[in-house]
Amino acid sequence: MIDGANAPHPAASGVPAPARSSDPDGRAGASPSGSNAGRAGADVWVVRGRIVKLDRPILVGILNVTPDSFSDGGRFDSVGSALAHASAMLEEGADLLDIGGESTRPQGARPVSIDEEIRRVVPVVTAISAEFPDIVISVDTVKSAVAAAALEAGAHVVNDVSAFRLDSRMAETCAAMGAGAILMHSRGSVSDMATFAHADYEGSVVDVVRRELSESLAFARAAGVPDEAIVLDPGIGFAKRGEHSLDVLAGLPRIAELGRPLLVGVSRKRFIGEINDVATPTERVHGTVGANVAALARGARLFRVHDVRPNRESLDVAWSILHRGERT
Ligand code: HH2
Repeated sequence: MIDGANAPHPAASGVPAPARSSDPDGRAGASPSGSNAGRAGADVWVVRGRIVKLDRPILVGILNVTPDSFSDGGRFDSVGSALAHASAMLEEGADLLDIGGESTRPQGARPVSIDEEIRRVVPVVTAISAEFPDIVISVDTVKSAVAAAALEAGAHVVNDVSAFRLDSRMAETCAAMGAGAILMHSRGSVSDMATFAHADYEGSVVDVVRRELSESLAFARAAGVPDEAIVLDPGIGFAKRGEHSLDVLAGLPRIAELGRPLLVGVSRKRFIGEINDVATPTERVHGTVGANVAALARGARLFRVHDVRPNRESLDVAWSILHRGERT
């Protein structure tokens, strides 16, 4: 038992208390020091003994093996179609793959049982790790039993959109298995975390998100998850209206002060549709690229995306300019 592993997360009530590449060979690619683009904290991420170098934008390709995800539900729900999509995303330049078996869609996300989520996720993790043994695999889940099963099947990272709030054994599981952990800011349960039910912030949303993420970070550390395994994510669109998501993206340098690398998940999200007046999520690619480039300039280093190629090309060009700027 790890000290503190079963202590309740400070935000376990749902609404936090107000006070409160792998890279065997360089596929996954930190930061030159000094500028906005270099303020993202540490330069490597250690996940189950593998080193993900953060010396360029890292793209995390989204593989939703769900029937109901908000923009790609039902498209990759067989092992064959998931493997084909994984292969296409790697071909387009994804560094990691994030496999999710439970949607948090804003309109009526339905919680999935542990057995059903394992049934969706584990065969895909097994197939991808057999086919692409050098690739870092992340599992997008809030359930420790699902995380453990996926890690046993070959995953390296747990992407927990509740930042260890919803299952007190998650931190212990990650610590025991040496997994990388993405701690994403959210409030509420799986069914309402992507709604506005908990989108009330006193004062600056950036300060509140920073404080709540720092509590998650402290909780993870107390459970034995080492700093080098942790990446933080401000949770774009989760308990956040459009203006909150924009504030948080603009305020990334404040969140980077927590000292861990930052991941953002803006891909195809509502705030982009609101700005560009694009109702169909799959048509929000250009807006997604704009948001990711801005986030890169503000210190994000990892980008969770559906559309890999446009993000790969634009972020690599933006990085080359920002990086060059640091030397002049
Ligand atoms: N967003 C979604 C799911 N998981 N994980 C992290 N770390 N950051 C995010 O912003 C994030 C996430 C929601 O997007 P998507 O997976 O496309 O949809 P759905 O939840 O409907 O499957």
